[in-house]
Parts: sequence; structure tokens; C-alpha cells
Amino acid sequence: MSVEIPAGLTDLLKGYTAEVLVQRPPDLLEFAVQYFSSLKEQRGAESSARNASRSRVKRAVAFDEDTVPSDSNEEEDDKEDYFPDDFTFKRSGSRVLVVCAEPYNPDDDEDDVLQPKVIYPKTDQQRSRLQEACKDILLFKTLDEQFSEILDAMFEVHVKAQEHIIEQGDDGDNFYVIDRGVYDIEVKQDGVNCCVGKYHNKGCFGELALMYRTPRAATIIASQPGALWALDRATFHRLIVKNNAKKRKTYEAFIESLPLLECLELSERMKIVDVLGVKTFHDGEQIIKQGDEADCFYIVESGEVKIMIKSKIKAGQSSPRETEEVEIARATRGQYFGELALVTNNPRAASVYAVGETKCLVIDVQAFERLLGPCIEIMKRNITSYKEQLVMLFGSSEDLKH
Ligand code: 1OR
Ligand code: 1OR
Repeated sequence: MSVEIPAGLTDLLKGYTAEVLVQRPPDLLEFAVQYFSSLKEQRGAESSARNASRSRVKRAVAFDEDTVPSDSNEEEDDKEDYFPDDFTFKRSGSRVLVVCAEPYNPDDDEDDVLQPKVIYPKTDQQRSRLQEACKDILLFKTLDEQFSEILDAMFEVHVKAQEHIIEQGDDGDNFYVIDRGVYDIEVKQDGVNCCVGKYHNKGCFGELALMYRTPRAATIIASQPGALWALDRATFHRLIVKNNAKKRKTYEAFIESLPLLECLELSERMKIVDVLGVKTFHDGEQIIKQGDEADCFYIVESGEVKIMIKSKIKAGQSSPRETEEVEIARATRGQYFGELALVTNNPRAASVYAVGETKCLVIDVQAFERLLGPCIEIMKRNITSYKEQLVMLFGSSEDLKH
């Protein structure tokens, strides 16, 4: 006997399940009543909004015991003083959940048709820690106003030593930004877990399963007690994955034009676009410092950079050796830098400065290792030519200082 599943049932249950996993309410039944009531209200509102020929109506259902008064009519009237009349409120748990009912756009992913806008209230201290942790996250670098929505939606997670935050092969739930702690990246190779890298007190992980709806590609283990900021899958999808579509349109042609990436398939090049960040540097700003540990790779999108190396100058017999920076190369649109330390696992071999306002595409070390493997041979050939030039310029690498 075949059973026909009514259209919409799967999505309805998926939405509810996702929200339960995110919110972990103590009473599933009570939560279901609230969830489906707000969904129904919202649909009603949408159709009346359509009937009233309003093109883009924002309707919200907010849940928060602390910040939102109860449902009495009097209070309902009060609220109308503060909120537009297409906002309604319901009581629920301890965070604010705003269900944002933008009109359905067929281009939208199914997950985003009814997308809860989540707000976790934070203390000033938490907010400033969160901002500090997120300031160098490349995935957030191409966002505009969505960035503050992301900060609102992130919640703090404390982890114990040896805790597995992500297990390879699992479905994706959250994306994580590191507040503090050291985290091992393990990947199964021939059935054995191998440590392929570490995060030290900064960075982020867990984006791949959410971007591509694939099982988790690695296991992430806290090697000491730590803290993370988590962003739920649905919000990640609504804000980051949607932004990636824009990023692909913006950078596709440029990325396609780079000789370094010719050895990659188109889909691999697009994956680079998905994870890259864009940074703008002002004239004279230092982008890389010689001797630092490396965490990123750069491609110049516009402007120019100069590469400077410290050489030891033999001063008079009585004075100690001093160092002076010498310009050794420049890179302009389409050229890359910052690969040497990543390929050789050494500290940065030179300092790099912006010449005029300069925009660079930035790729972090994990994405570099994951996605640029096939291009490393080309980079190595260039590195060999650096060495030849170096010998011509300085005679010996002994005359350089890290
Ligand atoms: P995810 O959602 O798949 C595991 O969950 C996360 O580990 C993944 O997203 C990345 O954010 C992070 N290969 C795959 N995932 C990695 C890697 C990685 N490094 C970090 N993650 N490689 C290591 C590169 C240093 C390649 C291993 C062959
Ligand atoms: P990095 O990760 O070491 C500094 O950070 C970057 O400057 C380096 O990667 C390279 O991208 C670049 N010639 C051209 N570019 C160089 C050179 C170089 N050294 C570093 N970078 N050299 C030849 C000098 C005539 C010096 C080779 C050591």
C-alpha cells in the first residue's frame, strides 16, 4: 500500500524540528502549540498583507518573557505605541525569537520560507567579547547590515577538555566562532583519526556542512576548556549562504581570470569564493609582518602592495648590527602573496605593505590547505624563482633576518 505524504508536511515538520534543536524547549508540546500558532498567525498576516497589496511587509512574532509584556489587550495596545501594527507578540522561553515573514521568493531556499530571526540577549561584556572574536572572521567580511543580525543570533557555548564539538560524518547543526581555547582538527584517513591542524584561540569552523548540506568533513575536539560562539544552521543559511550567491556573482569573473587557479575545477574555484573574505588596507598599512606566524593567503583585487625584507647591515665595528627594510617586489591586481609561509610552514619571510588604498581577497590557512592543494606546485615553482632572485640580490640568505 502506498501512502501519499501531503504537500508541505515534510517542510512543516522540518521547520518545527529545526527550531526544537536550536531552542531545546523543556516542553515540546507547549513549544509546538506556540510554534504552529505563530506560523498560522503569520500566514494569515501574509495573505492579508497581500490582499492589501503591500509588496514587502515585515511581520514579526517575538517571544521573550523578560522583554515582552503578556498578551492582555491593554498591553497589546501599549505595545502598538512602540512597534508598527504589523508586529505581534507571544510569550515563550528566555530568548527573543522573531519570525520574519518576508514574502515568499521562489529563488529562496526552502529553509528560508519561514525563517525565524533569533536574538540571544547579551551583556555588554559578552557583546564586546563576541565582537572581538568575530572581527577577523573572513566569512563575515562581505556582510553589510546582516553582520549585526548575526551577532544577535550567536549564543555562547562553554566546552570541556576533550569534548567533541563536531563529529565527522554527522549532520551540520551550528557554525562556531572561537572565543578561546585550542581545538584539534581530526580527519579519518584509512579508518584512523589523524590530527591535520589546530585552531589556537581564534578562527571559526563548521561552515562546510551548512553551506553544502554535506556531512561534517572533520572532527573538532577541544584540547582544553574553552568557549565558542555558535550560530544556528537556519540563520547561517539565511544570512551567509544567501550572501555567498552575491559573492559568487561579484567575484566569479575575477577568480576565473587568475592563472594560479587554472588548475582547479570551476566548482572548486567557486568554493574558494564562498569562503574568502575581502579586506581593504589604506596606504602604508602593514598587511603582513616578517617573522609572524602565518594564518592567511592574499590575492590583490585592486591597488598594489610592496614586499619588504629586513636585511642585516654590517655597521661599524663598535655598533651592533642594525636592520633595514629593503623593497624586493610588488604585487598588483591578480597577483598573490603570503603563500610562502603556508607552503613551507615557516614564519613570514617578508613584510607586506599597501601602496595606496588596496583591496585584497583573503583566504584562511584551513581553506588554503583544503582547496588550493592542486595549485601548490605552481606556487613552489615561483618560490624557487624567489630564491634565485634572492641569491642575485643578497649573495646569501644569511644576510636576511627573520
Ligand atoms: P564542517 O561543517 O564540515 C567540520 O565540520 C569542520 O572542520 C569543517 O566544516 C571546517 O570548518 C573544519 N577539511 C575539512 N574541514 C576542515 C578542515 C579540513 N580543516 C578544518 N575544517 N582540512 C584541514 C585543513 C587544515 C583538510 C583535511 C584533508
Ligand atoms: P610569506 O607567507 O612568507 C610574505 O609572507 C610574502 O612576501 C611571502 O609569503 C611571499 O608571498 C612574498 N620575492 C617575492 N616575494 C616574496 C619574497 C621574494 N619573499 C617573500 N615574498 N624573495 C625574493 C627576493 C628577491 C625573497 C625570498 C625569501
